[in-house]
Amino acid sequence: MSVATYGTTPDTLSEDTIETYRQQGFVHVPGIISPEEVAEFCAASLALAERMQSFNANGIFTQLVNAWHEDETMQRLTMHPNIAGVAEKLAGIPLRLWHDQVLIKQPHNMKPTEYHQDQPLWPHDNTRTSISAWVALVDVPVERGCMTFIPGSQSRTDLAPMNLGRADSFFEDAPELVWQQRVTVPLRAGDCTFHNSRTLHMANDNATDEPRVAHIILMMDAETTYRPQGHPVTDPLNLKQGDPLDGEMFPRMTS
Ligand SMILES: O=C(O)CCC(=O)C(=O)O
Repeated sequence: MSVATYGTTPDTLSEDTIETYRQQGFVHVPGIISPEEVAEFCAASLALAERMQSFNANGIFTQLVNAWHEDETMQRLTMHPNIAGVAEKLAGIPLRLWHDQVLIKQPHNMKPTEYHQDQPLWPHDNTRTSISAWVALVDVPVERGCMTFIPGSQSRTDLAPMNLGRADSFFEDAPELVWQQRVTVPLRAGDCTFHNSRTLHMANDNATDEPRVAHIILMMDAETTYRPQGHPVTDPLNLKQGDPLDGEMFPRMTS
């Protein structure tokens, strides 16, 4: 029997799911948006890719950072109340938007996104936890580049930034974790995974004929302050160490 899976909301999120997220550092949430929303947001992502400059991501993906600034439809996805409400329940604290990004892996791109933690790459201080929602806007089986996670690795606060383009980074910087079990999570369009910014993760290359279209909403502790470190989102802002990351650029996810 097939079961309709869409419709996870902050109110229907189970305690089990919250517990799984806290233990593993990631969780699969089916149906965070509806099929109608998938169609609208996927079309908007592909249209945006035609007119917005991608970051240079070395061919790993087309990367549209702060898509919500450019497009009103993408803004509705980034600030989607289901996603924001579920994220705050999983994280257990008030959150702000750090940034969003559309990540499109082109057909047959042959480039995995290699293992990394997100947090060491970010210019953040004073943060209890951060969480990202990775929303599938097409079906993403293993072969199209879904995410793989190392459960429990969010407890590692000692790791240096890893290079998303280099598989060796992981083997050199965290050799003991190479032998940990990994969990690969294929997603149907409209599903999402939430992951802690310290959970080690990677995504396969796209070996299929269709683009892999995902929208990622990166959320941080609402109290996060600036730590000087180069990052394309904060570089233009002229911030000083300790400045709060708040205001229009970094809105609260729920009011
Ligand atoms: O989708 C990908 O290829 C990688 C995404 C990622 O690393 C993230 O969302 O933190």
